[in-house]
Amino acid sequence: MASDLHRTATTTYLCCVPTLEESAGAGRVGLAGANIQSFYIFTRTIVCIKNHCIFTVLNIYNMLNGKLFAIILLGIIALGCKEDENELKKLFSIENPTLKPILKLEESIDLVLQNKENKTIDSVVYFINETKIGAVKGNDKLPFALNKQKLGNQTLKALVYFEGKNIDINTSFSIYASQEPQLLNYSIVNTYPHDSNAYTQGFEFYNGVLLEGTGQYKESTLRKTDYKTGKVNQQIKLEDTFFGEGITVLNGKIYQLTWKEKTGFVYDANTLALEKKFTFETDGWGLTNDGTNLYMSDGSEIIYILNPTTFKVIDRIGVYTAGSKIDSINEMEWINGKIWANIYQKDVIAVINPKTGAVENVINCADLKTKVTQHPEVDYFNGIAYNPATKTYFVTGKNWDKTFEIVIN
Ligand SMILES: [Ca+2]
Repeated sequence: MASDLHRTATTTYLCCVPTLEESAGAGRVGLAGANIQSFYIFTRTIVCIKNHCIFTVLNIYNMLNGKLFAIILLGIIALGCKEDENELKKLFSIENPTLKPILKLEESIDLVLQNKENKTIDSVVYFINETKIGAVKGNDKLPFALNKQKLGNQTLKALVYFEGKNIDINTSFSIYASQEPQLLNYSIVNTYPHDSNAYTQGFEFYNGVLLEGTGQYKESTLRKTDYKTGKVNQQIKLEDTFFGEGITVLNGKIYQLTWKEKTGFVYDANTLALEKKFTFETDGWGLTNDGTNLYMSDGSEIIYILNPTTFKVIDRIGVYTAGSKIDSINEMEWINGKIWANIYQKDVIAVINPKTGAVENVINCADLKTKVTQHPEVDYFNGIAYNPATKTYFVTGKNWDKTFEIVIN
C-alpha cells in the first residue's frame, strides 16, 4: 500500500518534490521502519497533491491572461456562494394553504414561514413584485389583503434575518378577476364606407376627424379620413421597412407604433408633420392614452403604461378574467375611464378596468364580419374609435369595406 502510494506520488505527480533517488532510498528502509516510512510517504503525498494543485493553478494562470483568470476564479467563488445560498434557502419555506397558485382580488393571504430546522428568526420583510408590503418580528403571521394588487403574476419574496445571516425565499402566484365579465349587447346605428385596402391597426377620432393607422410592410400609412364618406383627406406613408401599428392622439400629437421595428413616431396632429421617433423594447400592437400617459399592448396580456415624453415604462397591467389570462390585446380605445380592446383573431371587444386589468364586459361582435363584402384580403375585426361628439362607437376590421357605428344597449 505504502509503495503504491509512493509510486503514485512520484510518477503521477511529476511536479512533486520526491525524486527517483529518494524513491530508491525509501526502498532501502527495512521492515522495522515500515510504519515510519508509511507515514513519511503519506505526508509527502499530501504535500505533492497540494503542490500539484498550486502548480496547476499557476500553469493555468500562465496560460490565461490575468483578467480571464480572475473571472474564472470569481466564477468558482460565486459558485461556492450560490451553493451556500441554496443550502440556506432550504431552511425555510413560504408555502402555506392560503397561498394558492390562483387567487382572487377579494382574498387575503397569510404570510408566515415554515421554519424547518427551528432557527431563531429575528425578523422577516415581505415584498410583492419588489414592493415592500410589511415586516414582522420573529416569524409572526402577516395577513395581507390582495384587493389593492393588479391582476396577473405576483412574485412574493420573504427576506429572512436569522442567526446573523439573511436569505430571501421566493414564490409566485397569480391573481385573477373576481367576477366573470358581463356581456353587453350592441345595435348598429349607421354603416359607412371604409377603405378595403386599409389593414387597420389604429383608429381614433381627433376633433371630429377619424384618424387611421394602417399596417403591412411597404403599405403602412397614417391618414385622416371623413368617416361619413370613407374618403382619405390626408395621408403619409411610412418607409417600406416599417409595419405600422396602433395610433393615439395626446396633447395635439399623434403617436404611432410599429410592429417589430421597436420604433414609434410622433406627429403634429394637425399637419401630420413627423416631429420625432422613439424606441421601445417590445413588439408594438395597440395604443391609447388616458389624457396623461400612453397605454401600449404588445400581443401578450400585458398593457404597458408609458410616459409620453421619455417613453419609459411607468407601470404594467395584466388583462385577466376570473378564469384566464387574456392575451393578444390589440387595438385599444380609452372610453370613460375604461380600456376597450380588440383581441387579435377574436370577434369580441373586451372592456378592461385599467386599475386592475380585470375584463369587466365583453361585446360579441361576430355578426359584423358577415356584413362586410367578402374578398380574399378580408381579415380580423380590429379598430375601435369613440366619437365624443355623437357618444357612439365606430368599429371596423382589417381590409373591411365598412365601418359600423354602434351603440351599447
Ligand atoms: Ca382606438
